[in-house]
Amino acid sequence: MSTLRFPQGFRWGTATSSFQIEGGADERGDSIWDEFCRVPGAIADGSDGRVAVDHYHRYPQDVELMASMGLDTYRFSVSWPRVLNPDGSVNRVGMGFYDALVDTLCAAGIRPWLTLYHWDLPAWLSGGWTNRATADAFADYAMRVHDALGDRVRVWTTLNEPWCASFLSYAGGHHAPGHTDPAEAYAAAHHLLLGHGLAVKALRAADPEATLGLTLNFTPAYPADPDSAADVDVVRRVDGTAHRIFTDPVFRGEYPADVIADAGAAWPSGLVHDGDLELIGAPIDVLGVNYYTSQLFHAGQPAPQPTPHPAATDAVAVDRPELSRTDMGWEVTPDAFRDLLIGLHRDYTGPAGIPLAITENGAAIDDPDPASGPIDDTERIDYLVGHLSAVHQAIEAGAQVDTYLVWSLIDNFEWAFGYTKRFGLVAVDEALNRVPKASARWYSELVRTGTLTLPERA
Ligand code: IFM
Repeated sequence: MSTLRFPQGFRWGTATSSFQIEGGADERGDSIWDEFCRVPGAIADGSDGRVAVDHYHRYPQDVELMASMGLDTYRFSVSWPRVLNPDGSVNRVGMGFYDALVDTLCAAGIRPWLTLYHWDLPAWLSGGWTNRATADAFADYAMRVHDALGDRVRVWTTLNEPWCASFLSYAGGHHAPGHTDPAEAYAAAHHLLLGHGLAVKALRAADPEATLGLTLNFTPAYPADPDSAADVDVVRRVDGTAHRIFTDPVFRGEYPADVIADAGAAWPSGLVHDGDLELIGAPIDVLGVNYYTSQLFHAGQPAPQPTPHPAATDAVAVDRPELSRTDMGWEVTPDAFRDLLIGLHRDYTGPAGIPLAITENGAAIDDPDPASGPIDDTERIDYLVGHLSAVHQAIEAGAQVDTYLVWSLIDNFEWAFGYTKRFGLVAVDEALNRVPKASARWYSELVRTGTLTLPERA
């Protein structure tokens, strides 16, 4: 049997986000996701995040679960409309929840990794991320949270997946606020990055020793026909708005010229002010990588509908029937993960001397109902084995990767899919009891030994 040993000191954990697990909605303000859930047809099963999996009331049990699995790190996000009131003052009860959560994590020996923004923007911020003022409000919010928790939380992620919060939300219409205007998407992307830059500046000044970063989601795009100039070009344009519009300003202090040229009239005039790129490009300490799948595209004529790739309206996704898929319909492509990590280290983080952290990776599997007996989610375990093996290969090839966090600790609200998709190591039954799956036991053993056992090849 072959095994792969991860480096000494490699850190293991799980990730979640506030809106997806907390519930406790009567005890916080509305976010844009509360509003979006009320739009008929926006959420596949018509559900919402008002109760979710009730982590707001059951967090001691969830922390205890993680401790029993031997996890070292827990990445969670703070709900902005829980901790701040519309007038900008701190909601003491809301902040108290995170204060208690962080204390409980620390007492259990689990490192708290805090994400400031995982999409639940306060509904009262006029214009959302299309409004430049939201970036300033974000930096103020970051400091309020730091004032309360900075003595114990040492790792801070500003944004989770700004592509989703801009292009998927303001151009594709799939996520809150459900708009379909490319110009709004470019504005949102820049203001999210500006908010990141302003928050890093403020946090750095207040707490020079803190570890600061942001998390980007990567779905590597490949041409269906590498010899077709049209396919190669459509992939360049998908990659431009999915990835380089974020990596280049953060690590190189500039927007790629081709991305601005491809945006054409959709790039709002006067969007970028003097000094913005210096703020956005200020050094960070870690890049969070979220990875689930890769995609093949050819240049063609897709059915006309709003797209989250506004500069690539000719992009047609091409299926690879030979690959297995998760319950999201996403193709399982661990080799692309390895290549991504090697490429990010070579082109962005290595030259900056900073590590990569896998802040999300995992699989939605159509698990049986927990009421029907123990959940033997071997498909999820297989997915994780394949992707951890890819991480190991990337490390062997020289990529600096020091953390791996499974998405997700527990089944939860999967955005526009509601509760129809299950990513958790732990299931939740009708009564909201927690039921660990086989993958939770498997992961616990991996964390204990730091050694991945590979299946025998046939
Ligand atoms: O559930 C989401 C998470 O909120 C952000 N990253 C992708 C996950 C799976 O879709």
